[in-house]
Amino acid sequence: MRPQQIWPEEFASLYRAKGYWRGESFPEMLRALAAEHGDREAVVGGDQRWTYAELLARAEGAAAGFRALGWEPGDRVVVHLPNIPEFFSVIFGLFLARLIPVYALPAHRLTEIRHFATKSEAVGYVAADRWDGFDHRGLARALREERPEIKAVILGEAEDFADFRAFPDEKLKGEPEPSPSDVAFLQISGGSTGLSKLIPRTHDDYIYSFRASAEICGLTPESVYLVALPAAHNFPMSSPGFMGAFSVGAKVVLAPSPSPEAAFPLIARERVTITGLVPPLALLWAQAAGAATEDLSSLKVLQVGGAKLIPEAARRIGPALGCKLQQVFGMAEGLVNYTRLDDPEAVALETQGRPISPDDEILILDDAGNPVPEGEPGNLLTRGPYTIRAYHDDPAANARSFTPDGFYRTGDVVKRTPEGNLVVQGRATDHINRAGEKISAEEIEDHLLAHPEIFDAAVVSLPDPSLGERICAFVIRNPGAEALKGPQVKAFMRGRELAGFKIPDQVVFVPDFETTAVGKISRKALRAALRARYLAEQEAKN
Ligand code: OOB
Repeated sequence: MRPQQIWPEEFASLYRAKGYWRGESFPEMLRALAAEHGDREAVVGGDQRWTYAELLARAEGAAAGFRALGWEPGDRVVVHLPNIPEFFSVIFGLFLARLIPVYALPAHRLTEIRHFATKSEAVGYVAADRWDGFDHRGLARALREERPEIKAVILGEAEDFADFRAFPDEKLKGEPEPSPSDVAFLQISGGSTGLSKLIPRTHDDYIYSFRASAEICGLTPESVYLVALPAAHNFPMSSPGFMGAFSVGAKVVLAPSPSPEAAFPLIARERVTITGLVPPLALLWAQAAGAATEDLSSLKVLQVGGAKLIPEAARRIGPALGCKLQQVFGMAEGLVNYTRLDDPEAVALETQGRPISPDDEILILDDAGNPVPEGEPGNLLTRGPYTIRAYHDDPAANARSFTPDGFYRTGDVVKRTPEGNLVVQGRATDHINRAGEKISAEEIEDHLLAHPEIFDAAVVSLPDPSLGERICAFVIRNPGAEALKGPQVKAFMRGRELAGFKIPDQVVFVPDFETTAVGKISRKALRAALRARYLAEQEAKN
């Protein structure tokens, strides 16, 4: 099924009339950037430095190479790349060839890649040979075994796969531009229920979101944006991210890892002015800055988002790093909120900001669907010029996640301050936000239940001083399986070829789930009860 994203005509024409949707596509944007900023530095990563002209030339070469593999316009290609410059030549190459990237995170493994490839009906997989101790060629081989129609392209030692770096120096001729209302790529949802859903974003809607973000974040051609989080994630991609930085002709620097050891020397050398982090990393940076020998004085803005930043932690960040803190509360489905750079300090410390667009509609509703009194917490629903109206090919998820009039149910519980800033209070859905990575309890439970000695399992989030939340699995063993211990459960989970961040941090064995009191209860209520009981027991011990 070809990905599409359709807004009702009355909304589409409103968004065009207001100038949000400019009728621009990614290929047009890249060509315009190369024409205007050709000699300026666009990308710095590893030992490579590309100007905007080189970025375009490399993307053109990639586009021709991809099409030479037989990939046709509209085909989907899973992109599984770390923070290396070729991430950009690959994705812009795909855009130029009118192919549709499906963005996987570097931590994803066969289980997730298989799901993205199946769900998107991908024809291709693009990966580095090795990264972070993992060999993607092994994954590509396993994928090929299951889905022979998927061709892999490897960066580095390609072995028996197509070799990206050996693509001939050619250009597509007479290639039409994609329509700006076409889907440009598929982003991955955090996945609150079961497996990740695919998020179809159009050229028009996405380009609006990062151009407007670039303005809110004060980006200019003199800005230097550091991609510290994985480039495939929506936050470093578009809030304002590297796309926002490119859109104004700024320089984008890639950090191979978000650790202070990797990032600080890059900040000093490249005079980085802005970057984005999840809360645990921001706190790590603030801590490391005290002893750092590098000159971090170029850094003007540190954005923090992806998970809740508590005010006490927020207070430490600016003074420690000598920069302004900006909170970012966003989601790959669309809506992004920012505290503004000229907001009073209390707003930046205590709120998660307000939407990008005057036409982002925000509803805060009680469980019955009625608006809560102003200032009270409620479920956040949203609709707007860059928030999707549907997931790709998933009627059940769409029925759950969208109202009949097109509002996206974010699953977040928020309240609104009198000035219109949102404060995230928690969430209504049952996922774990582990240092910004969203993990579905249900998905992890399904893997645990595949263990022959596990009778039942319930997965919950527990508060964690460094991760924000950690994954705890309550496990009931089969009779006679008392020898099964936590390390074996974790080892079993590692063997499931899953992203490492999904392995439970803690396994607690329980004899039963004690659900008799209420009779048959929902999984959600069960998880909540187990979590509450465990936390109360811990409290009593201390
Ligand atoms: C970002 O996107 P996703 O799709 O990985 O996760 C979205 C969810 C939100 O629904 C919310 O539950 C949580 O992540 N979240 C936050 C937050 N930012 C995201 N919760 C509390 N405070 C925040 N500041 O995580 C994302 C996408 C674009 C920009 C920034 C983050």
